[in-house]
Amino acid sequence: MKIKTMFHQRHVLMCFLLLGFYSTAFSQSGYGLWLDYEKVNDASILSDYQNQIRSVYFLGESETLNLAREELKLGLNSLLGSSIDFSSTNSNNASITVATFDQLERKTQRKLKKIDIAKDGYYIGHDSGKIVITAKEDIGILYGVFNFIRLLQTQQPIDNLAILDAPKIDLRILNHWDNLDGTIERGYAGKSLWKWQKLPKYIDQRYIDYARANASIGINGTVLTNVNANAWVLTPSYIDKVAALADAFRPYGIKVYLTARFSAPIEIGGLSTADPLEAKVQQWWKTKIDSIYAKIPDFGGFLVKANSEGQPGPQNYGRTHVDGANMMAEALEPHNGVVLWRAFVYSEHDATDRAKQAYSEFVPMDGKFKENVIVQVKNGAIDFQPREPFHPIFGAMPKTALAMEFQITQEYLGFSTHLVFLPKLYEEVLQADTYQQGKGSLVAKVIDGSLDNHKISAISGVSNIGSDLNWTGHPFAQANWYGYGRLAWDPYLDSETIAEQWLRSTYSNDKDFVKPMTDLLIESREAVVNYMTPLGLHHMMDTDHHYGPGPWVSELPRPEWNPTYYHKADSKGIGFDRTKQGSDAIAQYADPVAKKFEQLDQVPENLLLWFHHLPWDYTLSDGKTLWNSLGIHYQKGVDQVREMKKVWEQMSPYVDPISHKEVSMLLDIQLHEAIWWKDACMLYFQKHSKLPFPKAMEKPKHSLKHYKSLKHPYAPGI
Ligand code: GCW
Repeated sequence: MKIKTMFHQRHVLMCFLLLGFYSTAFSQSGYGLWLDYEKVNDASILSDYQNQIRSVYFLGESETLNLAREELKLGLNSLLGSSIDFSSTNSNNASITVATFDQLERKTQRKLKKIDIAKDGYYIGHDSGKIVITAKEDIGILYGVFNFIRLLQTQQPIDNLAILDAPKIDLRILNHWDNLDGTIERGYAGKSLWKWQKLPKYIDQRYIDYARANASIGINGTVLTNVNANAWVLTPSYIDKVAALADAFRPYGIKVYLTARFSAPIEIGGLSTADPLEAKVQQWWKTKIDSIYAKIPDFGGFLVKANSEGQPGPQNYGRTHVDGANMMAEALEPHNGVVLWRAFVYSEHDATDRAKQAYSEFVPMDGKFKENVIVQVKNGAIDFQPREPFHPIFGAMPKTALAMEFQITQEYLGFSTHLVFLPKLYEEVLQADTYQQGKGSLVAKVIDGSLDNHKISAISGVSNIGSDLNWTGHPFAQANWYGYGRLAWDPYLDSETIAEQWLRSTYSNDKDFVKPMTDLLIESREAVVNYMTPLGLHHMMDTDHHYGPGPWVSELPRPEWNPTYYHKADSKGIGFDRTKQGSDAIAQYADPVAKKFEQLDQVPENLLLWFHHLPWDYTLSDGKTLWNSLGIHYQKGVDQVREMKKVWEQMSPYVDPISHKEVSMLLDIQLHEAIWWKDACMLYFQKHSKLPFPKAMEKPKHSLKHYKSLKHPYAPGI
C-alpha cells in the first residue's frame, strides 16, 4: 500500500508523540507496582553499588533459575544504570555469585556449611569480599534475588551482608473471590484477571506479571475462585484452564487452589446427594481429585465455605464440618493436597451472639480433623471490621492447624477509594497475646504453627487485585497486597518497616518523603477506625454493599445483618454487652485476656463498646463522657484525613504528576466520606442520647433524613 509521504511523516511523528505520552502515562500508571526498578538517584550510594557490583556468576538452569537470572539482570541494569556482565562459566572475580548450595564451589561450600538454610529460604552473605546468594532450592534463589534487589531499591548498605532468611509460614496464599463470569465479590479494582473464555490457550501477560509480583513478596499459593463457589470450575474443561494458569505460575513457586462447592457431586456429578458419609459421594470426590492431579500434579487443594451464609455443606445431611472436611482431605492426602476449611459460620437460627458462634461450633471439634485439614479463621469473630479483637478460636484449638484469613480488599474500609494501610491492622492481630499457653502465646505463633508444633501452617489474604491498570484501584492499596505478602513471609515484621520498604520501592528514597509518608500510612488505619467505628463500634456499614454508614438499618430479615444488632444504641447508652451479664462472649478468651476485657478499668478503650453497653454519660479515663468522646473520635478521624491531605500535598516533588493528582483526588473523596460518616452516625446516635454535640465536633452538614435517604444501588463489589 502506498502512503503519501506527508501523511506518513506526520503519522510517524504522531506515533512517536503518542508513544512518548503513552509510555510516560503507562510508567506512571502504577502497573509496575513496587517492581519498577529506577536508577539509584543518590550519587554516592550509586557509585558504592557500582564499585561493588561489576559482574555476576550465575549458575544453574531451570525455569525458576532462569527467571531469577533475568530478574537480577533487569534489577541490576536498571538500578545501577549500566550493563552488568553475567556469566555461567567464569567465576573469576565475579562480584556476585548466585547458585544453589550444592552448585557452589567447594571452598565456598566449606565456608558456608554451618549456615543452616531452611527450605524455601536463602542466604545472602560474603565470601572473600564477594557477595554470595545461595539457597537449597531454586525457589529460594528467586526469593534471595528479589530480596537482594530490595536492598538496592531501598538503598541499604551491601558491604557487610549476612542475611539468613526463610518464610515462617508454609502456605502463603491469596484468596480471590473471583466469579467465573468475571465479577469479583467485594472487588473494587475492576474485573477478574482470569480470562476463562480464552484459557487454556491464551496466556495473558498479566498472569506472568501477577506471578512475578507475588513471588517478589513470597506468596506461594493462589485460590483462583470465590468461596461462594461455582461447581463448574471442577468440570474437565475448566480444569484444563486452571492447569494452564498453574503452568504459568509454577516457575514462580506458586501453586493453584480452587474453591470446592460442597454440592458439586449433585450439580455436576449427577448424584442425588452430597452426603459426605455416602460411599458414592466419597468416590466422586476421589475420582474428581485424581483427575485434577493428573493435569496439575502440584495442585494445592481446596478452600471450602460450607454451611455459611447459605452455602451448602455437610450439615445439610446432618453431618458435621469434620465429616465434610475429612472426606475431602482423605481424597487429597495421597497427592499431598490440603483442605482449607473455613470457620466463618453463624446462623440466623442461632439466637446467641454471632461473635460466639464459630468458636462454639469449631472448638469442640479440635483433634478430629485429619492432618491435612487447616481450619481457616477470620482475624476477628465478626467480619473484617476496621478494628476487632482477635478471634477467640486462635490458640483454642491446639490440635488443629489454623490458618489466618485477612481481608486485603477493603469491603468495610472504604473500598478502593480510602487510603488505609492494612499491615497496621494485621500486625495488631498477629501480635495479640492469646495467653492460651501462658504469656507470649501470640496469634502469630498460632499461625506459624510454633505454639502447638504443627507440621503445616498457612495464611490467606482475600485479594484486592483486579483488572485495573494499577491492579488494586487505589495506588496505595498496592501497599496492602505488598504488606500482606511480607507478613505472610514473616508475621513478626513490624508494619512501619513494611511501610517504609514499600514507599522506598514504589516512590522515592528521599527522607523528606519516606518519613512523613511512613507516618501517614501508619496513622491511616486509626483514622478509618475513628471516622467509621470508634471505641469498639462495629458493622455499621450500610446494607448489602457496605458502602458508607447505615447505623439506622434495622429491618433486614437476618437480625445479625442489621447494624442496630451491633451497636445497640438506646436512650440509656450504646455498645454490645459481651460480659457475663450479657452474651458472655468474653468467656471464650483465655483467663487473663477475658479478665481484661470484662473489667471496665482494664478493657482497652479502643474495644470498649465491643464488649460493654455503657450509659451515654459514662466517664472515660480522660474524664470525658462517652458521648463527648464519641463525637471527638469521629472528629479526630476527619482531622486525620485532613492532615493526610496536607502531607500528600507536600509530596509532589517525589511523585510523578499523574499519581500525585490521582491520590489527591482520592483523598478529597475520603475526606468527604469521613465527614459523611461522622455526621450520619452522630446525628443518628443523638436521636438516642438526646445530648448536644461536643464543642470540638464540627456541626453536621445535613440532616439525618438526608443521610438516610442516600441510596447506592450500583455500589461496586457485588
Ligand atoms: O462479610 C461477608 C461478605 C461476603 C463474603 C463473606 C465470606 C464471600 O460480605 O461477601 O462472601 O463475608 O467471607 O464468606
